[in-house]
Amino acid sequence: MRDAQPKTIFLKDYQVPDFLIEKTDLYFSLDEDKSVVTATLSLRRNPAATDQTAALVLHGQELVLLTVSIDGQALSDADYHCSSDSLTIQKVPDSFVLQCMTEIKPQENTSLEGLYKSNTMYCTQCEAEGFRKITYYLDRPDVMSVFTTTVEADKERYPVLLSNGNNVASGDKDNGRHWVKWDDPFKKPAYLFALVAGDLEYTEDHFTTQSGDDVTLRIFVEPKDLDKCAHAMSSLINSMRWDEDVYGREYDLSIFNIVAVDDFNMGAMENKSLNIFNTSCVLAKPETTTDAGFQRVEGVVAHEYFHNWSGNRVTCRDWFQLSLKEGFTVYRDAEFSADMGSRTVKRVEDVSLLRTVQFAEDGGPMAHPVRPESFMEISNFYTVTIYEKGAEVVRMIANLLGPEDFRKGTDLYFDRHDGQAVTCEDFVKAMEDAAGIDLTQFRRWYSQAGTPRVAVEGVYDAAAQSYSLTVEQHCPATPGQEQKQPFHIPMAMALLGQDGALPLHLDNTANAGLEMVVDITQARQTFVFNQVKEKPVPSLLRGFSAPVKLSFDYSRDDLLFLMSNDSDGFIRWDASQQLGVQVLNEMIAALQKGEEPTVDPRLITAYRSILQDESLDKAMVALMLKLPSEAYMTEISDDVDVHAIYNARTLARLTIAKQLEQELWQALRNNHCTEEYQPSALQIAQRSLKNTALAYLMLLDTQEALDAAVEQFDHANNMTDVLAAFNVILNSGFGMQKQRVLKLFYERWQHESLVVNQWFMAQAVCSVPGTLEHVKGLMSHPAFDLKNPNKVRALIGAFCGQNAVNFHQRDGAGYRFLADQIIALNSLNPQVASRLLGPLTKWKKYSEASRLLMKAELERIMAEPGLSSDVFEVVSKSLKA
Ligand code: B3K
Ligand code: ZN
Repeated sequence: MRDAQPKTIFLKDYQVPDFLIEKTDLYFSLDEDKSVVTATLSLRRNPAATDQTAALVLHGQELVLLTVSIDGQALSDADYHCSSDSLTIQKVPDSFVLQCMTEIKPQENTSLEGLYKSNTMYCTQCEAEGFRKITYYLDRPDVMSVFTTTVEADKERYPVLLSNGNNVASGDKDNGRHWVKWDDPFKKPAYLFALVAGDLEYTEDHFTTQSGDDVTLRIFVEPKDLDKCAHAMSSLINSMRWDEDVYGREYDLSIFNIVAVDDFNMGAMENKSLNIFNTSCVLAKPETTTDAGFQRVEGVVAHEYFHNWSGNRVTCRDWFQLSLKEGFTVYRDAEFSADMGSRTVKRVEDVSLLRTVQFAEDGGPMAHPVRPESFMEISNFYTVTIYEKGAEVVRMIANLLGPEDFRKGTDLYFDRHDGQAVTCEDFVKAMEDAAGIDLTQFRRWYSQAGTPRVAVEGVYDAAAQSYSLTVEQHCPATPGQEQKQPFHIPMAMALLGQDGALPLHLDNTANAGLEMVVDITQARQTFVFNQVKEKPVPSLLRGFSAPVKLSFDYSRDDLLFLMSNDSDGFIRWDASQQLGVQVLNEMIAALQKGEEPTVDPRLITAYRSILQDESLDKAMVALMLKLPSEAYMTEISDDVDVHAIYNARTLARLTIAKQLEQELWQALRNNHCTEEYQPSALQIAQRSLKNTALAYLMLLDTQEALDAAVEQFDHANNMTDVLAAFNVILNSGFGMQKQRVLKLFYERWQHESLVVNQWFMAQAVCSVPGTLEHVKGLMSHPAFDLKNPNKVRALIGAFCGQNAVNFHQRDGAGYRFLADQIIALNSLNPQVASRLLGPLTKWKKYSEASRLLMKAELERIMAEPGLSSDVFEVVSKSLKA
């Protein structure tokens, strides 16, 4: 909770720390009523600091200071000053040992930041600024220290005591307590500190590094979850091998631990050698976990592992540089997942997320550059812009350099900055130095917020056999950035003729092959291709080579042509989306005029040929058969009419189902998999296509479709199929079956918390009317817990973020409900409260009636006393922008 209006912190005010901490020795005595932390810090003045007489100011929050001494001499009250967020000691020597003993109450910590309890175990989350809730410290990433940590607790309740690095000593005390000492030889900032104490069991495996060193790998879980660790373990081993093969990066300690906890604010955390994971990102088995769940585990395990180099060995100088580690690591994990599964599908999924959620962020009140210039609460900046757009920026660099130079660049970056806390600028500089290129203009991707619009026009001159592409870019204003300079936008492209791609002769140059990257660097530019023998259909932004909104006036026939002829899977999918957008927009306009909407028959024909195209990857078929999502339609529209989007889309889906019923039945029957479950690309593709077909068929309300869904619900051997059937039955008009599956599903899975989350979520996203009241009712269900972020996300987050038609019900009750929950969560868990605000912050996009109701709820939150800095920042910026 804040004392006063939160302060804004600016990147331009960055100063090196006045003190450095060479060594950090921690002793934790964990007890049920209180825990005592003794921190012994070897400090010295930073020779690089401007003020060599500065007072020592340590961060600290919600701590009770018991004793403080310098070089063994206890300080008197007059020697220091404690405020709600700091400990100041005016006079200190140039080099000294500071010892602080503080008391904390982890069992009362519901913010899940610092040291807290999840069920019966103690665990920590220190990034970004949670360490200051454990002890007084220089809690900033450019203060790196070696840590030794001793954890002492009751032996029976907490047989497992873990921290970073190597276990170097342990022993029993005579009062039923025991202790373990850990030593982490690598210097690290406090945000990478971790501690776990609990009654846990583990699965173990081993990895031998390229240098021949043995690494013990352990995953610690509650005993009942031991059977759900195999996938995370194999994902970890694959990640370790991949990072050696692709980046030449080896693991650097002989132990790597993962611990799964139920109560966690996000997915996982890369603490040095002791990763702490949300159970949802580590546990997986076919009966309880969907394909998407398996893929998430693989991706998150890899992400956290890759941080060992991109984040831990080379860390961030300050939190404005967060994307240095996050953008780069997301790029690394995306490439890893692409290598493990289907590259095109992974790309399509990532671009979909970017285009809906990140583009929406760029267009909203919280828009910020990949390297923000200011913030009030850093927790609010773990965003899709920092992560996903940051990854796109690294991807563009990788593509600009090409694989060999990019590898030289990453080698140089890791070698040059190993053990340092650095900036995004250091990353770009390493790339420039390694590849000998100039990225001056490219750097604007780090400093300018907003999604650039790129409008392209093509003119074919048959007589001259030339084709010219005129490109105009501009980027809309974002809060605090009215004017933008042109970006350097690498646009991968090809020109397609009737019989395939045409050779590219840009400006009369030699044949550059069938695909090339043109560098868009000016506000307006024309690229002329010569020797173009026929009027081509341009294939633009292949592979989504830059995070921009590109427009080209394609006819529907052009889009159909791209859908079936482009060699780039991303473009084929994108063309299907653009066609879907055109068709839906036409229907929305008809609905708004009170006319009868119709579905362009060309869409149906296209879908039919996709369904019949044996050469296409089945996962791609499933993706291409999905109309643009409601979220995407919302993102690309102004004055959004949620109900018109929903109605148009529902009607289009029903028409597709009616007209392609035979083909859909075939897809359903042909993709029934009888083999043992594997989360392999092939099987995932089959299930995805089959379940897409099932969802369409259920719209027809036939007994035959219901039978197929019920059969699948009752007999499938994996959660993907069970849940797909469960979802379609819930969204159907078959009331009796609905009640039956709701009851059966809960009874069967009530002891699997993660499956219960799926049960909550399926109900929360159900599009039938009355869902809001149903969701309110579920909040009193015994399995619901407002203190558990997974439950909050599954029920409240999913309802407000993924059930547009019900969240935006016309009387504003959905908005009121969300505001009530945010007010309740504000004091319990500010980070979760602030994240939940997302749907309300976009109020300006909606048609007037909704807009005013949404704004009124933001104002109601704003008027609450005791708003956390997290919630205050988002609400105040949303109302201001
Ligand atoms: N680095 C953590 C995120 C920490 C979020 C703190 N509010 C997980 C990750 O990106 O790997
Ligand atoms: Zn990360």
